Amino acid sequence: MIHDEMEEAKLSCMKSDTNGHANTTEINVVSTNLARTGVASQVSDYPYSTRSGLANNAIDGNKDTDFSSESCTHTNLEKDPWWKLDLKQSYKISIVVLKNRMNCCPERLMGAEVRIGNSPDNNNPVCGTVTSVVSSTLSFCCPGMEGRYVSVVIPGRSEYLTLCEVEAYSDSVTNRNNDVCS
Ligand SMILES: [Ca+2]
Repeated sequence: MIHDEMEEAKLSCMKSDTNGHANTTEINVVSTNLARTGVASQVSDYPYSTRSGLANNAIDGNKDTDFSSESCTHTNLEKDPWWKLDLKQSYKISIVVLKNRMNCCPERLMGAEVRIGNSPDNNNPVCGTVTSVVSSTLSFCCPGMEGRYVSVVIPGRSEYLTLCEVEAYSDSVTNRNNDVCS
């Protein structure tokens, strides 16, 4: 039974196996995008484009990857920059999907970590790490993870953090192989 407010999506997501190799699996999601009702914040706002880079732009439902569309976030240059989604209560999160900026500098997102947990300071378990920016859509399986906060952090360097959209799906997931993301 799919409620009116739910959307069905077919997604591929990346999951690391026990040897640390990333595998891609295709799964069917019947779930609301929890991000749309959350609250977004980030370490800082890029000071030279006050309208364009706000944290909320990553949860406005617009996946446009061109920064000039005013639907992407943009921090200032920061050490270990972060963007954070507060879901206002804890959820089981099965998949997180990032939409990277593509009109410029997609490589800035390399090494970014998706973290999920209940610590508001972003010090939470890592669901996945960005290891390629060839595709604008970066999907991560987060089986068994739960938390109020979904963060994207670029650890270990000074960088601008830009995200054009972040989606978080809960555990209402069916998988073709019935062995991942459930
Ligand atoms: Ca957006």
